[in-house]
Amino acid sequence: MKKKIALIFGVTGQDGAYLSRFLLNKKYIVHGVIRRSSSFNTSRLEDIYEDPSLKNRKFILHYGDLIDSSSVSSLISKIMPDEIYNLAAQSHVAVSYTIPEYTSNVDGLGTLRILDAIKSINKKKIKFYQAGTSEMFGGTQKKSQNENTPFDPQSPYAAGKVFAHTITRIYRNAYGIYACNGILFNHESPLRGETFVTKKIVKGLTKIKLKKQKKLYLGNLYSKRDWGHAGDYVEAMWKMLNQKKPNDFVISTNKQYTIKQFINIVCNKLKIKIKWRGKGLNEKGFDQNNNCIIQIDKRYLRPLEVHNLRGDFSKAKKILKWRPKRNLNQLVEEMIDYELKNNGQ
Ligand code: NAP
Ligand code: G4F
Repeated sequence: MKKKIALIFGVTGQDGAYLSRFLLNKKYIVHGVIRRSSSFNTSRLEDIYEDPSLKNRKFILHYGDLIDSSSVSSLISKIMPDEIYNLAAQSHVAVSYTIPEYTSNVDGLGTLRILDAIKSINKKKIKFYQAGTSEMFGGTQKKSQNENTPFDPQSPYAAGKVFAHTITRIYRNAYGIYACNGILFNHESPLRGETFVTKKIVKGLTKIKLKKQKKLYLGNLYSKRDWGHAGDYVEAMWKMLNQKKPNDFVISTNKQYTIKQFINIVCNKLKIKIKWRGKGLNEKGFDQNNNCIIQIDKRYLRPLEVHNLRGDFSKAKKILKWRPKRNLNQLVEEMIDYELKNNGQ
């Protein structure tokens, strides 16, 4: 049987690394788009990287950029994939306030560039996955959110993603493209970017445990997040593209924790006896020797915060037969083990 071909925008990111491995295991030929960088940016792909001189490669990387429409359309027409996964984004919410125009261009218009290329060369019925986000629910008052919860974006990042979600739905309805929006809640792993809060906390506290760092500076400790494992979530992306009909799905765990609860879980596993004192900006975490190990730094507070995210994944459970396989404890243990093996480097 002819092997399926996938094209991943954002292959060098956390999800790109997990999805590539997942699809290679399913015997796909995987093409990935990387950006030109002054230093190597393929560290998450080291064990699946194949030298360009090899014949019959299963994993092939190409230069391209979502803000360069000619690179997007020429890659799609050259590769003619069965499935396109758009995971590429300026994905940091706080950074999106600093570079709002760039973020909107990549995260919003970038999606349109792919859809438009599919529309004009869609002889082969290319299927499309859009990496949507729970951040789109932003300021919602609903205790838990599903596919019918109205969006209320609170950042340039979320606004760009709402545009991408909407244009994906419009291209599906107007042109019959098999296009799906995943609305994924936070998902983490040892490969998570170092400036996202879970990785920052696990890495920082491991270094503190190993006496390689004294203190960790954080922002808001009271926002609530629904954290799953990236490895479980990429399977849901693939399932969405392998149904009879395209559809949009929330992918989540339906459990939520505050940042402070996450810190307490990590401390417990690292056998750090954390004690909290003070309030507001003066709240601090101390270890058993009374050393201050966590302190608030105003620089990490956002102009607008998303306070409450918890996803109801009933639709994915019913239609995709998907559910998360790993819980938060397993996720944290895996992340800590990885940091300990790398000796907090
Ligand atoms: P990530 O680690 O930040 O990876 C983002 C990827 O996009 C990287 O490969 C990055 O390349 C690439 N990229 C950035 N700008 C680009 C551009 N202009 N052209 C082409 N590629 C570009 O993000 P992630 O955590 O894997 O998330 C994957 C996607 O899911 C993102 O769209 C994110 O917004 C969305 N999402 C993530 C979560 C989550 O909790 N992880 C939840 C919901 C939705 P470089 O390596 O060169 O920077
Ligand atoms: O880890 P975060 O930066 O993730 P955030 O903002 O929820 O966004 C992530 O998940 C989204 C899905 O909902 C994705 F779409 C998005 O691409 C990204 O992957 O922050 C989580 C929470 C926030 O409330 C933030 O204010 O942690 C709080 N926080 C507290 N101190 C901090 C810090 N966040 C970061 N990054 N750094 C801190 O020092």
